[in-house]
Amino acid sequence: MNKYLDIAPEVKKALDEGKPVVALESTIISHGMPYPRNVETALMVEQMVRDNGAVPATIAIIGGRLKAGLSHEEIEYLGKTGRGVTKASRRDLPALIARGADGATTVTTTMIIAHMAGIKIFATGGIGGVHRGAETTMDISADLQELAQTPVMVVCAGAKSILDLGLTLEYLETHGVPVIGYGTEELPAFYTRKSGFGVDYRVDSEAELAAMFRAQRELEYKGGMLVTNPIPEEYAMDKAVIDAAIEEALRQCAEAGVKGKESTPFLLAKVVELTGGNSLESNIKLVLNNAALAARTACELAK
Ligand code: PSU
Ligand code: MN
Repeated sequence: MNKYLDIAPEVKKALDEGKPVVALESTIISHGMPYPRNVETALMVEQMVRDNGAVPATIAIIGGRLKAGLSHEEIEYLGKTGRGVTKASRRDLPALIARGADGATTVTTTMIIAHMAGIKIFATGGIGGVHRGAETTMDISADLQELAQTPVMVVCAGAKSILDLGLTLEYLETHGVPVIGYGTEELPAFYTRKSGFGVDYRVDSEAELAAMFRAQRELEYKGGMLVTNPIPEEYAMDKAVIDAAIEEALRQCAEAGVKGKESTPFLLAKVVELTGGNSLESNIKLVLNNAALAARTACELAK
């Protein structure tokens, strides 16, 4: 086991016994939602994983230790400290470890730590991707590169159209990352079920998701797989409302000159502000939906 890694006893026991485990990220807690809804959501998501037969392992860096499985106190701390916790991507782990610091893990670092721990599947809300205007800024989330090199199945609700979804799919294609639609032929756009872009494969059962992941492992590919799960119809947002909020958030981001790792958290917070909290409710529902699908798929994988 990696010397910097701590696996919580319950998670360790499940992994040793070949039982299903689902990893969960912590940037969504510290940087993706306001306190205290972030903490409430993180705990509900863990419960949803349990209700669907798997053990949750929320991942973060605490005091320079890579943690797979957090206590409720640790989740409360990450949520309350919010943006005061470093948003930790791949490049940040060496410094955080060396300094004994804390970090909230993005999709990238959650995949890295999940894989170190032996966890195969991870549920979140949305992934990072190719930003609009990336042809000049080169702002492409490290999440895409991680999907290309770390063998973890990531279950999400697609990506927000704060990103260029077409370029995001092109990037994933180049790097050989399969993009699967659960019960859909179309890439979901997080708050809405459709984006106008097709996925590579539509899959309608957890058993088939597990079979594809197993085949990918047996091919000895180094990368992972992206499963996109549309938000349940009843919680989806009106496309015109969310599109207007995203355009306005992008405008304010450019006007404020926000760049680099700050841009995604800035855009996420602005969208919530501009939609009067409606988008936060949708966000919570879709994360719960993804946690349930990931847990059911983890059960299939454990068979
Ligand atoms: N997109 C969301 N919600 C999130 C994130 C992205 O809809 O919480 C977070 C995830 O942790 C993701 C990270 O891995 O932002 C991507 O940040 P960046 O674009 O800076 O790579
Ligand atoms: Mn970026």
